[in-house]
Amino acid sequence: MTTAPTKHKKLIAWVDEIAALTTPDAVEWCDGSQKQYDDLVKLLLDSGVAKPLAKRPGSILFRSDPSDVARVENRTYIAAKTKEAAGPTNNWIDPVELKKTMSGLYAGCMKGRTLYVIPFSMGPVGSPIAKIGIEITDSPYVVINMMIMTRVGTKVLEHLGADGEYIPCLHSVGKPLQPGESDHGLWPCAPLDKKYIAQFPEDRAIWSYGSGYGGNALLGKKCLALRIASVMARDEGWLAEHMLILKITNPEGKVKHVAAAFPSACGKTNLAMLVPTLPGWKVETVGDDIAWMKFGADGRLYAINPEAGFFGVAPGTSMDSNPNAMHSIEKDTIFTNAALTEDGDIWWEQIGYDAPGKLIDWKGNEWVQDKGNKQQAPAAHPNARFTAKASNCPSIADNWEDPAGVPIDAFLFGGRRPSTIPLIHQATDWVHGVFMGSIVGSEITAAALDLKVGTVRRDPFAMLPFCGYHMGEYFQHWINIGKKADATKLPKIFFVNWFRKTAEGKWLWPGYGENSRVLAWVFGQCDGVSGKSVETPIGIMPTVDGISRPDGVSEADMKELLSVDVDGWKKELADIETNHYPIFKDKLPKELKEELDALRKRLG
Ligand code: O2Y
Ligand code: MN
Repeated sequence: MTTAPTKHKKLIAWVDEIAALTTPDAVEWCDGSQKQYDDLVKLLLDSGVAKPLAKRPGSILFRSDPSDVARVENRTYIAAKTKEAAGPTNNWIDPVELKKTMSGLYAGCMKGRTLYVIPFSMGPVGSPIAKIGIEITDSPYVVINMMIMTRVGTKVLEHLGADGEYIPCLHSVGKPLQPGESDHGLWPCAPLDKKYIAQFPEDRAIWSYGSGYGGNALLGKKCLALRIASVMARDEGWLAEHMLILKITNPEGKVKHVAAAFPSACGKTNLAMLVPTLPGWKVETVGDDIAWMKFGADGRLYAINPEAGFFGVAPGTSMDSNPNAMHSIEKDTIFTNAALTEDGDIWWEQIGYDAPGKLIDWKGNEWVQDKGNKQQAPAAHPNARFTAKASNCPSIADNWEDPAGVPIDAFLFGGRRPSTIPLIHQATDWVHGVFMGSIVGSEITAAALDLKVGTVRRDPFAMLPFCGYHMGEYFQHWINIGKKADATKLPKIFFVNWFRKTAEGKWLWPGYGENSRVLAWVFGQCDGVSGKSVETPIGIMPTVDGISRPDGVSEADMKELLSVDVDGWKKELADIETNHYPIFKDKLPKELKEELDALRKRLG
């Protein structure tokens, strides 16, 4: 056992208490050094759980258990005192009961393993917007991922001092080892019905058991930076959002920052690392997933990216779709559930080239590409991931670690909407913008258990799986933020839709780097110099020549992309009124109902 490298009595007592409960063979405090990272990688390679990647320096590949491949929403809980506090869109569980159940599972669960203590900072260490967490885990895979995704180690403990505040995050893979037993090179985890991803918002604490994967186990990300932080943000008057952050520089050298929220599968990582096609424009990455925002002394909203890395979806990432992501993963990267090539590289579906010969697929079996077989199981799991350092990203902005944050000029909301929603429209004021955020969603393309093809799966503010409290109160929090602020200094709010199709099913907009044309209009609107906008019943929109046309987009296409589909919007409002807003019952802010009614009136 190592002695604690801190004088923080409460922290030492907590680590001792957890060690007594979970009975690990050893306790190791993470100092965040390269040596510690390298030692852990060696341990993982030697045990056979990780594979080396000769083609990518400092990079390794993991194959998870087939049952442990993604966030498990039905095993993710908000353990608040009352069900009402968690709200209708979260899995509520009684905290007293859950603590009893989970304490039973934790008893002896680290036998045969090492308990790692990870002091981490979400945000640059010492930033007034950052928060400190301490994750206890028995997974060296989690430790090395946390070392990329957050700022870990001695500097965090120094900043914490003897009595600083931290968020305790307890994690175990839930697979104790008997004397002499090993994992035999396999990914350890517990069966689904023993997995718990639990947030205790009143205690500001996180307990996770049974999964080693992604958001279930890297507790700084979704559990702390969104579920717990959203509760802290509500109580303390700031915003913890599921948003990327961009820095945009126009040809005259003027800078604006934009934060954007999209449900999954809307190209969020691609937008975060966009390469603009518009000559003279520069788009840089501040963050790809989460934004924490507080008001500065000047009355503006400042955002930090609380993370230090990217945990990106691999399949679909290619030099065409996201060259900056591809460059970010050339070295120092952890891959999970990608396929392995014979020469020690990774491969996945839509990586931009055919599989180079025989592969080992994500399940560890030999796999040879059969392009004639549309039913062939994929070589990489669809949720395969890369964990890469933000500092290795060529588009990372020079100010991405500014402890004061970056001033936000605009919020974008969006979803995958083949019809009705135009390429872009702008809110007329803050509450109208909150209304836009509250109706975010994507049309579903494959029948799901609960919804049929063509219906809209709403994911307000892209926060549905990540808000740690009642979503109706969350809408109210956004409205209150606007009420307290100087309206002239608030970010302007926009709704974008890169996914419009013609009646024949052809894409109307090419997306990717061409989205910079839309960002340029947003930039001009924030600057008050666009002069290319019109008021419409749904909000402010560009004139048809307000957005320069990419190759292949005709003037007629542009007119369609920027028109108001009155009948479509009437159906949209009926869907919101019937299927969406009633979910929040009396917690739906009256301001949102008023926005809905006012929009209906404007549509005539
Ligand atoms: O599947 C997981 O565990 C990860 S989910 C994720 C990862 C990175 C960024 N966003 C997400 C998400 O679900 O929004
Ligand atoms: Mn996300």
